[in-house]
Amino acid sequence: MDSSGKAGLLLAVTVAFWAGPALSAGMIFTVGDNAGWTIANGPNYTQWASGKTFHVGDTLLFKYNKNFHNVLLVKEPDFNACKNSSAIKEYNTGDDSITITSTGHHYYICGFPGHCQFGQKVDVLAVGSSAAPSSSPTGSSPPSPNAGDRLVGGSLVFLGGLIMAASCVLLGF
Ligand SMILES: *[C@@H]1O[C@H](CO)[C@@H](O)[C@H](O)[C@H]1NC(C)=O
Ligand SMILES: *[C@@H]1O[C@H](CO)[C@@H](O)[C@H](O)[C@H]1NC(C)=O
Ligand SMILES: [Cu+2]
Repeated sequence: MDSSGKAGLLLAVTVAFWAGPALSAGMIFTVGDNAGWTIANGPNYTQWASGKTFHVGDTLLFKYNKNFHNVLLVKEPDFNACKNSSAIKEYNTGDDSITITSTGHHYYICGFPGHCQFGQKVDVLAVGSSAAPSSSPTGSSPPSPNAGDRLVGGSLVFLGGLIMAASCVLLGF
């Protein structure tokens, strides 16, 4: 490999490393996992959501046959009553990618007759962004619950340095 090839490879490794964590800042959740958004085999979406932590910036992926299902963002009373006539928003592509933009509850139901009653409904409770807070990290505020995330970020940066150093050695720089 000539030196411009090496430089290119090093650049690619570097870009991949630094861009990776940025791109993975938001998690992608496929609602219902492999079962998707359906009533077949009656996935329990309460169970699916429990034990997961949803953050602002994460994405919900609703996958379903659009001939038989849709996705309605509704208010809490409509969620509880399975009422489909006053949705805040309707999605019906069969492959809806919904990014969570606010904290709190996000109530989704299927609007097709009987489906919500059958359990095709999910309450996604989102907490704050998983990214480091935008406020100055050098501020005097006490450690936030996000301190752990930042610690992880720090060790990733350290790991990045190691990987770059190793790449230089391997590529003969
Ligand atoms: C779904 O799961 C939740 C939480 O695990 C449980 O409380 C509920 O009874 C389940 N619903 C059905 C219909 O099995
Ligand atoms: C609501 O349910 C009715 C039938 O009960 C159906 O005709 C209508 O298409 C549904 N609306 C939505 C938005 O899913
Ligand atoms: Cu449905």
